[in-house]
Amino acid sequence: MTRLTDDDVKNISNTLEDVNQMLVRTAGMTTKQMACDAVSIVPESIDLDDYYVGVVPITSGMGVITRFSESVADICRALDMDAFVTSTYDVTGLAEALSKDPDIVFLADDYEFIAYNTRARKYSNNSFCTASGYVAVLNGAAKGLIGKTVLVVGAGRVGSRAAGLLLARGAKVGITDIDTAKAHAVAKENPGVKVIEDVGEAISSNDLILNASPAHIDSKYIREGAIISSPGVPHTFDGEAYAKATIIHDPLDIGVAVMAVQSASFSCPDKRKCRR
Ligand code: PYL
Repeated sequence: MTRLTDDDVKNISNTLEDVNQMLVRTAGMTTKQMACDAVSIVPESIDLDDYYVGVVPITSGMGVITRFSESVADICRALDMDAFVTSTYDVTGLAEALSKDPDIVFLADDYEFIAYNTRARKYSNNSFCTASGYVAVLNGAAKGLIGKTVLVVGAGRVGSRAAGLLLARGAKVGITDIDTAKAHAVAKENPGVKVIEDVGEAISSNDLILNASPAHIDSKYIREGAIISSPGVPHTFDGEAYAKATIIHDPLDIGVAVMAVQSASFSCPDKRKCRR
């Protein structure tokens, strides 16, 4: 999994409203509506302001990312949740969080990022929630995916989950990865997914793309009017790409918003599901 840098994270808290507006403009839904759609929750069935959320900075591996925990807390606050960041780290931080009796605790090391619901004793996972958030965004931006072809670029933790979620929404799915064995493994796991070996050819012949790869995509391959839902980090699309296509990206907000809604839904008294 590609790790975010201090630079990726430093402005997240002040751009949450920009992301919200971008989602309304490109996909016709607010951040909260996107998150609910991503995990099939009726927005009116859940009162996010009922939830108390703790975020614990974790120092293992490559250590704390500056403002990562504060950004997670601000993303939850933007969803009307009451959130705090512990002043201590790791196990001490978890104990500090639990002493405040939160409904949800967020913790991330270099491999896993989870939102644990203490009431339901179930957790949300960032890879699944990022995949489902960006699939919901593509579905909104494309005004539905049934019968439409979508190319998934990158067969890693997000791309592989996105392939299955796209199939579930009725799309025809192609997947490409520089490591073709990874693409074939996803196709084996998700019957109906087609492996495409030539990345450039694949991108230049698709209007709907879910880019879950850290690799740079040269704008010369991008079709005029394409829609690219792009969780991939680092995000390296240039001005030419943005002029040709609708590109939807943010480094953390979409994935965390889906984690917050999904984790909250585990202990939501009203289990109404989205129509799908
Ligand atoms: C969740 C992000 C999305 C892409 N890559 C994932 C990542 O960077 N994971 C590492 C998160 C480390 C957080 C650090 C802290 O500040 O608590 N342990």
